[in-house]
Amino acid sequence: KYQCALFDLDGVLVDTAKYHYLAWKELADQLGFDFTLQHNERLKGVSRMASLDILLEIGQMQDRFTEAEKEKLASEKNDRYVAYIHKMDASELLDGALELLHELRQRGIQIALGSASKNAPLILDRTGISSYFDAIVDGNSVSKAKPDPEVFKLGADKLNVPYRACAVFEDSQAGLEAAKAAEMLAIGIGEAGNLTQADIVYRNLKEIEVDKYF
Ligand code: G16
Ligand code: MG
Repeated sequence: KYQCALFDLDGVLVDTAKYHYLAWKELADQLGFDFTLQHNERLKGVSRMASLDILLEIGQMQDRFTEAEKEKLASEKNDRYVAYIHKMDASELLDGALELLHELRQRGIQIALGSASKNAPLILDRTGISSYFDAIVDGNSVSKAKPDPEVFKLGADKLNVPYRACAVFEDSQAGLEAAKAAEMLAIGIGEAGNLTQADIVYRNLKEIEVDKYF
């Protein structure tokens, strides 16, 4: 059985992808090109600056800006995103998220966050789930992006739990790869067809068989 649960944030506990999309789309509009929901799939789980590079590639503008200008564009996008995040509340937690966190806490399972987002603490705060986390590893503390296992290894290290005793909940292929690279159990959340790296896939957190793993 597993002693620790590591959660990705966007796409597992909350659906912030829609706000990332709106904020990136406003930037694309401003730059004069189309940014679709399908394009947005490519940004899931990807860091802010890497997301900007993908966006500019979609607009065929990748060579148009200096590093300083790119920092400015990313920061404009983030200001818009943060404005959306500020309006979030507990109603935006995904199906089964609160119940699972509560159940794990009851059982004395350690809980950590492993997210690429620098805004993770704000999102946990707005949705009222900060107190469930014994450790938080986010975009402010990692240098290597998923599929590198750093984000999950750091979480386990902070909790003093061996990697093999950790179960990871992830909605992205890169995140599942990161979990496998850390020798952790990789639980996919979403469509099985898209999550081939997972050890097992559930449609949402409501369907997790807690007794089986913890
Ligand atoms: C999230 C999102 C990504 C986003 C990244 C960085 O990762 O899935 O789309 O680009 O965080 O976010 P920020 O600009 O807030 O630092 P995760 O790992 O929680 O799925
Ligand atoms: Mg995610």
